[in-house]
Amino acid sequence: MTESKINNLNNARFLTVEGVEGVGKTTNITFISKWLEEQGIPYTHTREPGGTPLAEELRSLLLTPRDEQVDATAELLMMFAARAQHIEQVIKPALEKGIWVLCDRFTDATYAYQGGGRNMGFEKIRQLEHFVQGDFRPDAVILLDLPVAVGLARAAKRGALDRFEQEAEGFFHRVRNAYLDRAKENPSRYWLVDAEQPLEQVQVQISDTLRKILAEVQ
Ligand code: Z5A
Repeated sequence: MTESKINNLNNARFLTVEGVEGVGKTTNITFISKWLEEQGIPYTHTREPGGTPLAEELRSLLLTPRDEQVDATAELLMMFAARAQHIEQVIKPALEKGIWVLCDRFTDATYAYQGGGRNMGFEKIRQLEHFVQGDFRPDAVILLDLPVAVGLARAAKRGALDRFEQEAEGFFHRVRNAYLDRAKENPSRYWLVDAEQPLEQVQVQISDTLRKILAEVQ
């Protein structure tokens, strides 16, 4: 059995939610969780970097602002170290039991933030993705998209900034462009949502998307 087919056991799906800073992931993951509950779908909600005690420690190391310059390769490897632990300890075991996995960011964030934002390019990420994941990928990526300035303005209201949030605006433009390019390259797996709209309308788009994803399973 190839690894990607593990997702299809018991029809459980691996859904990820992605987007730039302040796009409304947290807000809408709460909405998606409620939607799954209403459908009677067993699910677990997790996040990256993080999702296990070890991976959460790596998250804290990655997000904490520090005086020492963090080397981009070190950052990239820590993202994948956390991911390897998360996949084996949480994501695959849940899918194997028929439990849907709803994940706040996954490898698309690495393409966007390290590949695009940090200008590392995509080849090394592809190699690491293959090394860590084989052909295991999310079944569906819900990409919340809005203009960078709008997202940064929303995020600015939240207080203290983490190490990524302290980046200049140009960084987030590269992140957004990398996400949009990936969505264009693989339209069957990405579900683009216009997150600039008022929350109610964003959530109408998300419900439509979830209904389509569910219809593919039934
Ligand atoms: N990272 C990486 O570099 N490489 C990787 O491989 C991975 C991650 C996996 C993790 O942060 C950081 O790690 C992330 C990328 C990096 N860094 N950044 N930046 P995270 O994902 O945990 O944190 P975040 O990106 O800052 O997301 P967040 O804190 O969860 O924010 P959000 O989900 O985008 O937004 P929100 O909190 O739901 O909403 C923000 C505000 O906007 C809030 O007041 C809402 O009420 C409001 N909002 C939401 N929707 C609307 C609408 N439609 N209208 C008006 N206002 C709205």
